[in-house]
Amino acid sequence: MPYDYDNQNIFAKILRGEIPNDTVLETDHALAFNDIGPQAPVHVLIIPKGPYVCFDHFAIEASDTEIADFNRAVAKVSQMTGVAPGAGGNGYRAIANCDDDGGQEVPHFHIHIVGGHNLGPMLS
Ligand code: D5M
Repeated sequence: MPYDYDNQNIFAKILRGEIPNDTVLETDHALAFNDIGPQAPVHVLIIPKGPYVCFDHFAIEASDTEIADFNRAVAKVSQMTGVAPGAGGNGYRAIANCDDDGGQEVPHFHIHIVGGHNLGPMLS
């Protein structure tokens, strides 16, 4: 199945510097910024800099270097925001929505790190 990346999506515009963002972390292959409509005290989005539509696209087609850098960026955000157990926090949820049934709004792969209070059961 072909992945059809729309380079006019809002995260592509953020990566090109066409619209502002509240950056939390930038690495060689990833950018993390605060979600514009936070659902919890901590709500950060981490995106790869490459043009990947969703998780499976990224995991299958990105290089090992991009994947390692992205995973580390997600972990660093969880620590920097204080929600990671390794940073003394009480935990967090990492969410990747994919396509229509997954409720994905922005078609550029991203992980949500959500935490800062008890989130309860996932499917409720
Ligand atoms: O989630 C897409 C998320 O992207 C949603 O939580 C809002 C957020 N969003 C949309 N535009 C912006 C800007 N400009 N800055 C920061 N956050 C933004 P999804 O998983 O695709 O449903």
